[in-house]
Amino acid sequence: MMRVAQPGAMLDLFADAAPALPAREQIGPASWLLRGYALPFAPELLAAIEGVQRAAPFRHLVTPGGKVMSVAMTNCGPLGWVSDRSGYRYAPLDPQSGQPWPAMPDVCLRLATAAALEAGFAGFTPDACLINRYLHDTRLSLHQDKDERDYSAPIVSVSLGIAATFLFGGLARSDKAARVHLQHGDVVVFGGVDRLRYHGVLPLKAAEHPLLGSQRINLTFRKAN
Ligand code: MD3
Ligand code: FE
Repeated sequence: MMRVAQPGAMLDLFADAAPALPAREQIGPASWLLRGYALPFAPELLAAIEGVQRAAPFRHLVTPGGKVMSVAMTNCGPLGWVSDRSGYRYAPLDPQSGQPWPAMPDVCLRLATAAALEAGFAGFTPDACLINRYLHDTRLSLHQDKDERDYSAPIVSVSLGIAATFLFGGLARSDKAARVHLQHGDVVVFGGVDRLRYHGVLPLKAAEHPLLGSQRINLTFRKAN
């Protein structure tokens, strides 16, 4: 369609362009999806994750019930989330090496703090970063994150690689879960009344991501202690 500028009106050169992505999309009363927020950090972030996994390789933890988790995990930062037959907890040492978890790379701290602020949580200082690796068919069944000391701090989640369907349930396991499509570079900040909502991830589809190949990596930044 041809347009002619009306007298006194500015011609809108962007009238037919796709609308700009909203900076934040609210997915819960205190939860925000920041689409693509991690993209500018991605090159530095991926290099940092490679360094972490060299020092603390991904491993499949065992639940207290004796099941091997399909998600492979590692951690960086002062505390790392671990699970074994005796329970779930945060620990300062990697049980596989007996060494402290790799330090939280500066790019991780910058990303987590800035994303939290964008969602209204000023002064977020994570002391734990759990790194989850999903391959084809890997899933994470509905659960609550309850091992942190203080639920007033948010959790910041960063998705990298193959897209996944995130399930966002309610405060009861049986509450109907909403589905949120999480793509490479998406960041979600969960806080306040949403902090104890059940959540999970549907089995990962088989796909190839140009940077990460056949995997999805999710970082969750937490204040554990
Ligand atoms: C909502 N990870 O590591 S991130 C987990 O994609 C975990 O790897 C998923 O659930 C993943 O515990 C989901 C999104 C997430 C993380 C923690 C939450 C959502 C949350 C804690 C409370 C509420
Ligand atoms: Fe979780």
